[in-house]
Formats: sequence, C-alpha cells, structure tokens
Amino acid sequence: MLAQTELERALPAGLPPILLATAATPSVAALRLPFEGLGPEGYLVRTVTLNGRPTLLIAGNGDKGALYGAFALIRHLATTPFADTLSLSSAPRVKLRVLNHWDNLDGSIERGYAGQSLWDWWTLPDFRDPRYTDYARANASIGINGTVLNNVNAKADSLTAPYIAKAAALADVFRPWGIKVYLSVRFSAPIELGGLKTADPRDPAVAAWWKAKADEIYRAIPDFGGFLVKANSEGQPGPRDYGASHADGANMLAAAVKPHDGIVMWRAFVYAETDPEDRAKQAYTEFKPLDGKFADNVLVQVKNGAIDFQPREPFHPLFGAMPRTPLMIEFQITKEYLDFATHLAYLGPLFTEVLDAKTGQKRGETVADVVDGQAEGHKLSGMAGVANIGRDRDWSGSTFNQANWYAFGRLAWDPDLSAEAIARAWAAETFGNDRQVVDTVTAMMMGSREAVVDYTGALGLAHLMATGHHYGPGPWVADLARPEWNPVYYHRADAAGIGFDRTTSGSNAVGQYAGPVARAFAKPETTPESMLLWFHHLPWDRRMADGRTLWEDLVGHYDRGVAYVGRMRQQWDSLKGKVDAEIWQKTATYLAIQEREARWWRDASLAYWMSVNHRPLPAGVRPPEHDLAWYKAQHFPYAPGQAH
Ligand code: GCV
Repeated sequence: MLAQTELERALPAGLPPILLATAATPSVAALRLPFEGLGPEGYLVRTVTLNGRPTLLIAGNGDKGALYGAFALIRHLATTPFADTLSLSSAPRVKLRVLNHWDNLDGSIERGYAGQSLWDWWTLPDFRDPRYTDYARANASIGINGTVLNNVNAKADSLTAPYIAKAAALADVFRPWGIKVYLSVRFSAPIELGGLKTADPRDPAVAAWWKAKADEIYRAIPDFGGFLVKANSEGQPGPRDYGASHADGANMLAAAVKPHDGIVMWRAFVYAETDPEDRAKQAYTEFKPLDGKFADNVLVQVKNGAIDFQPREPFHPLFGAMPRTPLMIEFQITKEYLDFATHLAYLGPLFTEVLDAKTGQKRGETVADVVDGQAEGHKLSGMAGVANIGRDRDWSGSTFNQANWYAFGRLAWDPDLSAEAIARAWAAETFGNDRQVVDTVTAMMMGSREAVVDYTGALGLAHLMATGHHYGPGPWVADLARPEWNPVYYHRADAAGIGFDRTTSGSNAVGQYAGPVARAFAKPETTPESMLLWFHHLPWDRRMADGRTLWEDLVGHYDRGVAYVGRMRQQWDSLKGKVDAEIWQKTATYLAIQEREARWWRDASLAYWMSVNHRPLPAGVRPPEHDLAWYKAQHFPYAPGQAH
C-alpha cells in the first residue's frame, strides 16, 4: 500500500505499531468508530487498543481515506511531538480539489515561471518520468484530487488519439494517489478534428461528435474526470459564436460525459471587446440569467474576483448570486500579476480573504459556504488553482512559492483553516521545527502579499502592470487595442482624482453585489480603504481615516511595501546557517531582486502619478530615481510565461 511506504519514509521512530485499514476491516469495525461523516475521502487517526496492544490506527471508509490519514499523521508529527493519545479526523469540505495547468503541448506554460511543463508530451506515453509520481505524492499529501493537464487556451490536438494515450499514461500514474485527470477542450474541435462545418452545440452532429470523443477518452481513461472549458473569452471559440448560450454549450458537453459520471467545469471568465460595459460586470451579466439552466454535472468556474487575479480584488459578485448552480472558485497560484516567481508573496491571506468574505446574499453566508456547496446543498463543489508547477528543481520557481501550492490544497480541503496556521505548518514541514525559523518564516510570509499590494498599487487600484507579460509597472499604458487591456482604463487618474466609479453614478458594478455588501461598497465612507479606488473615483485631497490625504496615503503605501521587503531580507539573513544553504542563498538573492523591483514599482508609479496630478511628494519622501521617460522605456520582450 502506498500509504505504508509514505509512513516508512517520513515517520519518526518510537511510535506504537501502525495499522492502515478501512472501516470494513473486521477488527476496526468492532471498535465502532465514527466513520459515518467521513465520506469516501475522510480519515480518522487514533490511538486504539487492538488485541490488547496500543495501536495507531489510520483508517477511512476506503483506501483514499487511509492515504489522506497517513499524510495527516505525517503532517501532525512534523509539527507536534507524539503524545500517548492521538485523535485526528477530517473530511474534505470541497469535492473537486483541482489544479489547472496552463501547460501547452510544446512544453511552454502560459503564465508559468518555474520552467517548462512537467509533462513531457514528446516522450509520453512510453516514458513515465519519476517526477510524475512525485507530483502525485505532493498533491495527495495536501488533498488535491484532480488535475487539468492542458491550457484553457486549448489546442484541439489534445483530443487526438495520440494525446489521449499520453493523458492516459499520466492518469495511470496519478490514479493510485487518488488523482483524476481532466482535459481543457477547444470548443471548435468538431470542426478542426471532425471536419464538421459548425461547432454549434444545438447541432445533433456536433453533439454526436462530442459523445463519440468522450466515449473514446473513457475507453482509455475509465475514471477520466471531465472537461474544463474557456469559451467566448479572449478569442476562444464558444457557443456564443452561433447565438447559443453558455448553458447550451456546457450542457451539450455535459451530456457527452454524463454516462461515464464525468463533469464539465465551464469558466465564467468572459468579456468581449465588442461590449462597452465595465469589464468587471460582464461575467455576472452573462451568467446570472443562466442560473438553473445548467445540467446537474456542470460546475461554473468563477475567478476569485471580477477582473483577473489582481494582488487584491473584491470577491466576484457571482458568488451567492447563482444559488441553483454549483460555483467552483478559481484562484491563481502562479503569480502572473504579483511579479512572478522571484517575489516572495504568500497567497494564503489572499485566498482566505476571499473565502471568508460575506456575500451579502443570505445572512452570514460566505464565499466559502457557496463554494463548498453548503449554502444550497449542492452535491458537486470545487476549487481550482492555476498551478505554479514546472520542471524547475524546486518545482515552483522558488521554495516559498511551494507554500502557495500547499495553501491552495489545504484550503480546498478545509476552507476554514487560517492562512497563518497553514503558513506555520508549511514552514515547519519545509524547514524543520526550529522555533526561530518557523516564527521568522511565518512572520515574513504573513505580510508579504500585502507588501506586493502596497508597492504595486494599494487602496483598490488594479491592473497597473506592463502589457502582455504583466511584469513590472505600466500604469501609463493607454494605447492597446481593447480599452480594458489598458491600465488607464482601470485607474482613471486625472488632475482631479483617481479610481473607477462603479457606483450608480458610474458603471454601477456595485449593483451586482447584494444587501449589506452592496450598501457598503456604494459609498466611499463605508467601503474598506483597501478597496476604495476599485469602487470610487475620488479627489487626490480626500481625507483618509488616518487624516492624511489620499495622495499622501497612497505614497505611504508604496514606501511601506518597499520597507517590508527590506525587513524580509533582514529576517531571512537572521536564518543563515539555520536552513539549507542552497535554499538560503537562492531565497536571499530573490529577496534582493524583489527589493530592487519593489523600488522600481514605487518610483515608476510615483513618477507617473505626479505627471498626472502635478502634485509634489509629501515632505521628506524620496523622489523617484529616474524620470518617467526612463521607466516608460523599459522593455522585457523575453519575460517568461507569455501567451503565444
Ligand atoms: C489562460 C488572463 C491571463 C491569460 C489567461 C486568462 C484566462 O487574461 O493573462 O494568460 O489565459 O487570464 O484565465 O483565461
């Protein structure tokens, strides 16, 4: 049994004998332990007496539970010494805990910053790289039970027989670890592969093509999970091309996988250049009327915020607004908008901030209640994370980026965990249980995302990054073909003020929120300052809570963000000799890069804002190192992770 090997690898000596079992094992059944609420994946770890001997029992209703229980025990003992009695028990709150790989068939990864794709499509299906097993082990250890292998900007080729065979080989490796394989599909595949004239979901020939394709996939992968679809978004084909709805498209695919118990994850990330509506409103406008129209094996996958994985966004207004549809949340683990793998930014606080947000729809309802299906009693529920995994030796581009993969898995299992508890556990499991190391690493991590918010654009500003690759500052960009690709579209700064008016006097995106939440966002006085300029266009002189003007406050945030990185460098320096030398060195170098780039963000942004508002910097504030023209002249044509 795989769980046995994991225990042998990881557990300290001196424990009582361990029994890995299921609820049905006769000696375990006799103990009458509470297995009812555990479902197929939950576990129970207990010290019990069996045949008169103290025994450490690890059990679930099936093998998956026992495997997760083994990992839970390993995790527990990494942070807590063994006591004579032990009782751990947990079942996942979310059913589908899925990584989304934006991996292309040529080995590149869209928004990937950890090297080439782990999947070597060229040598698959014959060569099964041992790293595929390690990948599965790592995922199983944090409860992830599904993986979408290819980019949502999908090529039809991944549905051809050779690529199905390659996916099947990966599925064979992952299966023992409780991980199902899914594929992103290109909606126009019936035209490209099937020679049909249309991909209209209402055309019987199209539906028949997908059904035959699903049957073919299930012959190769009997437990195939299903399809993920990006349709009518950023140039991808979809049902809207034929005047059909997103529900028509999703349901047609859902019918194809239904006989095999497959599911469809249909993304709500849609916006169109032909639509002058505030981009933040378009997904809601398109999807809300479709509530109740989706087949029962469809989940609508909604990004955590209404724009696109910014360092901070208010939660997406669709959460709570489609009670008759299971909504999956999509987080981005890879740091497309947080300056890539080099910057240390622990995303636990970003994830929990969204999961804990009150939807305003029902009393006390949170985004997590919607996502885990509790709010409406949905059978299906899911959380997706855009993976930050590649072929780099450290898997994620840096040791600290592994924490984001870890946090995603832990929160998908239990969205109520605190970001800090997860950070502490990760620090101990990664660096060992030295108190100073764990405290210091946790302290660095906990404020690190806020620091990125501060030095890239605080107070609810968003999408100020440079064009295309999204690396570094570009708040001045105003010349891109689509209005909503330009940073100026988002910040709307002029001599008088800054911010996007999303109240009734502006785009009224606030109207897509419900009850007390909508009321709070409707007025600057009741909007949290962290989201102020997301919802309001305000004068530079507006007084903030601390008495400073908005301009002074914004400048203060830039300086605070840069200072935080400086402190992280000192904190990390204090751990020299206490963590692995190679990891220490790489992290120290990355922190130095981060400090330089945080300064660059600050200086470039201040130079630009001053060119717009014509205001001096507050007294004592250091001026930008270069003039605005210098910052505008910076170009990075080979920045990693670009779409192609
Ligand atoms: C996979 C953003 C990214 C794109 C990504 C898209 C999406 O726009 O920049 O690279 O495409 O989101 O989530 O579909």
